[in-house]
Amino acid sequence: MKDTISINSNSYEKKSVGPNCVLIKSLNPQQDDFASEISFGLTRKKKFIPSKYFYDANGSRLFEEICDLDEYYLTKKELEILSAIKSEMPKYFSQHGSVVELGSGSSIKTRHLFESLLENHSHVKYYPIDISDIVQESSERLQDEFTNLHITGIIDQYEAGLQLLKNLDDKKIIVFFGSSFGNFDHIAGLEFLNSIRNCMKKDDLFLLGIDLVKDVRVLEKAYDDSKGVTKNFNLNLLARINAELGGNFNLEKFEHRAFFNAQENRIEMHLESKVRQQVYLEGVDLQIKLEKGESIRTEYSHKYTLRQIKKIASKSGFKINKIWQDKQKYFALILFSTR
Ligand code: AVJ
Repeated sequence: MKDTISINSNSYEKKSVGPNCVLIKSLNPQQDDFASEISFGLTRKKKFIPSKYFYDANGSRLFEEICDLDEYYLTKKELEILSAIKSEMPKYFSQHGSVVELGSGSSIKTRHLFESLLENHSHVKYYPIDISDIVQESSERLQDEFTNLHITGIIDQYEAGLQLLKNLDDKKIIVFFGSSFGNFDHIAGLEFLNSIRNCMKKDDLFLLGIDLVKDVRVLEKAYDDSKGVTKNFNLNLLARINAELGGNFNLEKFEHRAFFNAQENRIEMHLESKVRQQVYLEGVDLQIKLEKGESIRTEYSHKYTLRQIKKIASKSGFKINKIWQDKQKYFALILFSTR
């Protein structure tokens, strides 16, 4: 059953995919322009490729492989925290019957939250927001597992999706796991927090996963693993440009670089040209020159100290209700409320 509906002057396709599961997909999502963003980034003095482009089908598969690596502690630490704080959750979330998740993926982490909330509520409403159609698959799977979960999946950009949910009657918890917040620089990070805050009512909560500053060796190994999966994840960007923009990047002529920039508290990933070379992108008729040793920046992954977290919270008008950390203090879950 499909319906077209209009909310805030945007059109959505609404389809029911089960007794307790509805999907809402934007019919005019704000589309990324791969060709022009890549051309722009590769013609700057300091070349870069936006990190959101890692996640084509191949890149998404490689990212899942990264999450399973011993060296990539982030996923494991975040799960460790969620499972450890389960018994405490009701203390903070007992009145909240709605969960909004940004970038929900497979919703594995959120399961801990559902189990806890369902102890105090006969049913819980779940609104996963993701730009990818994965939302449908994972929603269907969740439905089988949690019969008391009422799912409304939203396939759209985070901000647009959040706008739809701004005025929910229920008290809601917005969650953003995975430390993707680290991809924002400080200005964009603040803007993001402000946009979240703008979609919250007085008693709503925001739960954010953030990776913390730690031993440089631990950080660098997480982004330069011994199996070379992260290297392939990084190089996949060039393969994607070759496939989608008719490029002739020779992947062998690039080195994967990942290092911690201690001034900026961030991991930087780059693709460094091993030789002086020229690359042509037929699809956009663009010739690119690279010097030997010149690099293309592909990702910033910012790491935070608790001090910094407190600072950005107060700058964006949030109050911190609670900070949870894993035993090693590698990762943090921060619970924010509006003041
Ligand atoms: C998905 C942005 C959180 O920054 O750790 C993993 C992406 N890059 N390995 C991160 C990533 C290289 C990841 N985030």
